[in-house]
Amino acid sequence: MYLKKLYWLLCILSILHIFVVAHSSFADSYLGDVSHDCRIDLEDTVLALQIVSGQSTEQMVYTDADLDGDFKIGLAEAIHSLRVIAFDLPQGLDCFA
Ligand SMILES: [Ca+2]
Repeated sequence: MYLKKLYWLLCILSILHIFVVAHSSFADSYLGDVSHDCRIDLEDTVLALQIVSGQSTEQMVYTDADLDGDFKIGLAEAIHSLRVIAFDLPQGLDCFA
């Protein structure tokens, strides 16, 4: 009986761990970093503005950089990168490139 409870407890903890790791690495790591180079800079601004204006981009653009929750890269990400650059704000990225 004790082993059965321990087994289920470990299963639940494993599922919670997977959820927390997946959530943190997907949702929080690259917010605002459209190019996924682990920094928010003018390149991210240009990429976001290219998308807004309907132009194709020469490099890959990552939608997990979405800041406003619309699952798109657009003006919110362009403005954010400009604010980070202009006011020398913390990048707030959690990636290891
Ligand atoms: Ca970037």
